Amino acid sequence: MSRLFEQYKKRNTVSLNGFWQFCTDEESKGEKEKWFINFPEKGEKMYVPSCFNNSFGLLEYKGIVWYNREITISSTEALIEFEGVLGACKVWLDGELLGCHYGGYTTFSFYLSNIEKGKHSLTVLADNSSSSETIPSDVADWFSYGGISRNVNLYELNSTFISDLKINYSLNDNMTCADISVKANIKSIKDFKEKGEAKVYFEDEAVSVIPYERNGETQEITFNFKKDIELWDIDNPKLYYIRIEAEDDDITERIGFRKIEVQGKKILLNGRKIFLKGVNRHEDYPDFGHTFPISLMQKDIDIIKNLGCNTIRGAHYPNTHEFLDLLDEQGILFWSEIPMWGYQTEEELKSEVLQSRAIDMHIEMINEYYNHTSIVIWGMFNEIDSKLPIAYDIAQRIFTLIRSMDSSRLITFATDRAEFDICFKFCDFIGINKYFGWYGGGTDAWKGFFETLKVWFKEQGVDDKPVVMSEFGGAALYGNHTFDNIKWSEEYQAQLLTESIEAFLESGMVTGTYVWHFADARTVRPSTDRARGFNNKGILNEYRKPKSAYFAVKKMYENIK
Ligand code: ADA
Repeated sequence: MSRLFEQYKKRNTVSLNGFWQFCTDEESKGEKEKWFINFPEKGEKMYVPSCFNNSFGLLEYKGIVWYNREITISSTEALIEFEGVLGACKVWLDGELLGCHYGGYTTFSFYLSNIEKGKHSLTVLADNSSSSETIPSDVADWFSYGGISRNVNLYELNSTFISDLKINYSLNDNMTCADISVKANIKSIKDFKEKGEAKVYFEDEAVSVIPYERNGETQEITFNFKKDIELWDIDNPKLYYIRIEAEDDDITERIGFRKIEVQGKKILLNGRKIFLKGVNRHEDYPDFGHTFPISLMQKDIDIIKNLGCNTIRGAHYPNTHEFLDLLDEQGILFWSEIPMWGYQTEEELKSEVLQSRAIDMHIEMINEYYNHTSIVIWGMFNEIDSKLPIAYDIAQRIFTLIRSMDSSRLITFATDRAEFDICFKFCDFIGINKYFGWYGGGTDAWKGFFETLKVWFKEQGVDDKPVVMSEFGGAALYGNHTFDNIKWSEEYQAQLLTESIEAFLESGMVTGTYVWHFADARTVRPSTDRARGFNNKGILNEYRKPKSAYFAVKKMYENIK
């Protein structure tokens, strides 16, 4: 994994980023013609990682593309890791299928055993086409980028392979001491017939030596220890390094100690009530699509901090590890969700293909991102028809799954039908998307809306849960100033957001707000409401130039304690 700290001190890691051979497959004939054996000699190259859409002529290409490159492996055991290939993908090594993966925003890998040292041919098919059964679907309101959009890594292994390092902890009452549990899988590659020893380090101090069998199998090792700690918090994001080393392999992870919980209608961080001041952010920039440089990620964070935010909702998919590393380091809370967006009919929702894809994505997201301290919220889905019984079943299924995998974070979903929603039993706080001032009424409608909600929440037996406005806002075209307060002007957007946040504070019900959204983002939605092919509800434009609304929200956020 590409991280902002040294994750491996011993393991030999090779980046497979760079130029790969590339070709589109408009007629989907590549598999039949065995392009994984004979890659078409078209001479086209594509940089990995990138979204291919940013290359000339490919902006709106949807469908299958192929990548191929020669790699050199200098060990007999190895792991090839893809941090993100958009859509569905298949991977071949020397013409042999290694496997398939579904879902563009999570990491997957292939373990190679007894491989010949030397040169090999690696081929990838990536398919960004969409339908009502894909996640995201064909109606999602962000651009359907494609390609190998995140890093590709090769790990050369020798006698041992350590994986799945997971850190859990509980804190004592005054949160000064942590009971830490470290879990990992260790596979001994060569059978040495003797026991091996794994060492666990906390910072630089060796805290334990754990024996494991060198029998060629994968074994789980666990180790518990206590440490006096400094808490990770917004103003003091203290992080600690935990490392496991066994023979010639090792992994380092980073962890901060914090407690996020719900108490009645309050959300507490480290025992203190917190108001979530946030923005929704697409990982999107016109020149790079989803794949943008770390310096730009940091620029976004600086802008968001300057706005007075303490949280970001990663709408609508898991973000890159580099971005989360920056948030871990800078004390910003993150809401991470899968791209399950807007499935509106019973027919769509009852699809077992869709449901099992959603389940798999959650499992992958939680396992992969588990050690990121900044993630405090898992989002189950966004704006599915949560007044349908089938949605209730799905919410129950996903909620139960997440809770069984992680009891240390809050779980929620974002609903655009809070007045009718029947799924609130399956969340720690209620997340509401509503757009008064833009869709369905003016900002004067907020008051009545909250009154209606009070009655409905009571009826549903959820009137004791915190409420967060997970989306609200309206569009403005950057630079469009008017004397009249009309839609699409910067003035109108600024006023809409100010009046909305005022109404949330007045309601006495709301304990967090995520503006929709941080910056204008490219979209594919065929709608007159998406001028320029962008969702223009950003409080900055797509090049991060502030609109008036940025300063209006800043003013409001500065006054919320
Ligand atoms: C929804 C959705 C967002 C965006 C927004 C809008 O709430 O969750 O992704 O599409 O509407 O701009 O209309």
